[in-house]
Amino acid sequence: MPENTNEFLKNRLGDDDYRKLMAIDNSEMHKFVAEYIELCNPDRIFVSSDSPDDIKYIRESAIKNREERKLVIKGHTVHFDGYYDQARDKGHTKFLVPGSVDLGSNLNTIDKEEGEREIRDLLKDIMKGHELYVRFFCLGPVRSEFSIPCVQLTDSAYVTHSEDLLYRHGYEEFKRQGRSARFFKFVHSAGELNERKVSKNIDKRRIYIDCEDTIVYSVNTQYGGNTIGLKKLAMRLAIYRAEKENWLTEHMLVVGIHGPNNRITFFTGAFPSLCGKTSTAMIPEETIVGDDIAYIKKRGNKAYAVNVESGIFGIIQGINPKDDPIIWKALHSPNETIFSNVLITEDNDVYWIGKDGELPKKGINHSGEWTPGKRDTEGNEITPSHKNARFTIALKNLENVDPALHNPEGVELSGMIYGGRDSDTWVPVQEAFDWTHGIITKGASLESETTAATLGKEGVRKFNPMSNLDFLSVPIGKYVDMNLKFGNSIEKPPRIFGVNYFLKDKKGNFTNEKTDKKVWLKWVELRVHNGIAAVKTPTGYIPRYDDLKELFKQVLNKDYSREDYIRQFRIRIPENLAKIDRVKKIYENTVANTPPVLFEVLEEERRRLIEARTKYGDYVSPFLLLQSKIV
Ligand code: SPV
Ligand code: MN
Repeated sequence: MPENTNEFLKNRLGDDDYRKLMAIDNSEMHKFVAEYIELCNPDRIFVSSDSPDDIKYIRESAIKNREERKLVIKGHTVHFDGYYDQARDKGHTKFLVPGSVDLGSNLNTIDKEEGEREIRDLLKDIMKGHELYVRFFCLGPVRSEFSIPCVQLTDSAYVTHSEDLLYRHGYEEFKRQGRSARFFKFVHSAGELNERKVSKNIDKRRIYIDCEDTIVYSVNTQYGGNTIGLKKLAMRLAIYRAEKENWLTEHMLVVGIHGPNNRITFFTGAFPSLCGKTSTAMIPEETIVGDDIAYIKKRGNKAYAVNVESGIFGIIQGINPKDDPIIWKALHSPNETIFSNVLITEDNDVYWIGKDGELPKKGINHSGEWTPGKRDTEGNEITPSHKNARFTIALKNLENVDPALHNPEGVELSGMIYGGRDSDTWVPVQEAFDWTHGIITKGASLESETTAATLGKEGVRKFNPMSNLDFLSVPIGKYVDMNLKFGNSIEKPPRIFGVNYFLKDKKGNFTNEKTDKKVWLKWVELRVHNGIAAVKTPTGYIPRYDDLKELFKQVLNKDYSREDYIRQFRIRIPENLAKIDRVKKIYENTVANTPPVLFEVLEEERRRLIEARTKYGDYVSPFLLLQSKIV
């Protein structure tokens, strides 16, 4: 650590950069910047004040240093990550904790001293020959109780260019907060690059997170999920902070559902990867606030949510004009878009799996020059685009962006929706009885079946509480508890819903069409305003047939038959009981300090299911329940 921070910075920075850095009155931030300049030892340093010229400089640097190249549409660029650097590296993402701290078997940890030593060794002189970009961003809207200022150090112009599209600029916010800023810190280096300008030393890829000191280190990687400090790395720091302060950081979309009389009602939604999260955020004729991460705080007797981000780092596979007209249009218009790990065609256009049109005969992708049938060194066929290929755009480029995106107050949160890939247990939509029942039986019990798109066997149920398992920085038991406490401290907590877009019939066919989710969301919207009755089942409230019939007609102009309703909404008692057993076992065997109420609520649900089975048999038509219990 340099002895005299200011003198050190003055010597290492140009006059202009020094002035920009010092305009923020925060000596802790200055010390942080100085410490990592000394350690990483970049050739050049650029401090951005978010002026249009500074932003332009970043954009152009990414082209000049060949981390990105221009595409045929104006403003569009492509970036490639290394062949083995295409996704989050869970194995090498670890929390730095003192030896005595136990975060449970689900969280990957390393002794703080040992981890710091290792990461400092890796960072030593790593930026020699590189330029360091010093950037300021703000998580959540600026000038808001949600704002968390951040400082990002990176030698990748691609990483910080991505952040320009995904986050709110934070230089002014940092200046405003000055000494009082409780900021997050990110140090990233792509490390040595090969001739394709991708990280070379993947074997030394490390992502180490220190929640106490609010700092994250990321080295020898470029993939956004490992490097964009403000995304999943900051999310872990924020969960840690939220737990101490009784608010929530969730892996959730935020969407505005438009109800009668121009009413807009806001919901958050948690879905594991490839389970309809983006499509729920982008549901036609509704408005999007966010597609990935939300902060939720209590104000007065209600909950409010913000999108932590202001852009989308979305999976591009399968995006097509029919299902995703708005994204499709944005991806074909002149604007600032970064494509990553797609296929570049001979005419400098982009191709991805599931795009309309013919498969190009050749091109360039994450493996270099590509032709159909190309295999990697392990003999695996290389797909034209990687299945985790992505697009990065600012939300302002989408026609359906909600005007409340930057509202410093956030949006009033009326409901939270949990959904996973579930072929045989949950009904398509149901409302929990109350906050505790919802958090436990919908959120904390969330499971999702593996798909062909993930490694390993298909159809295996993976436990993923609140779809947040990969990003937890507090033990699961504590995380469930913080969720319970949050809602129970609010007079009018959001209502909780479970949805299932993937229910199948006995023949293995989906019971619903993709577009049906719009009907479920309209029902949910009416429910929170007490505008519609429901049928009480052992697992929650479900829609009445007559209401769905009307909604299907109104929303999709479709006839909805009694048979469809029974097929979709019958209560599957054996499957629901099996789920309770699975979930209970996980909490009993792998989670320390599970709140006891979790077991009680699951037991109550079991009792209700068994009672219904005694009366009606294994599979219960909702019409049978309908007779007696309308609420
Ligand atoms: C996810 O995988 O949930 C993402 C992408 O949103 S990443 O940034 O890789 O986490
Ligand atoms: Mn995500």
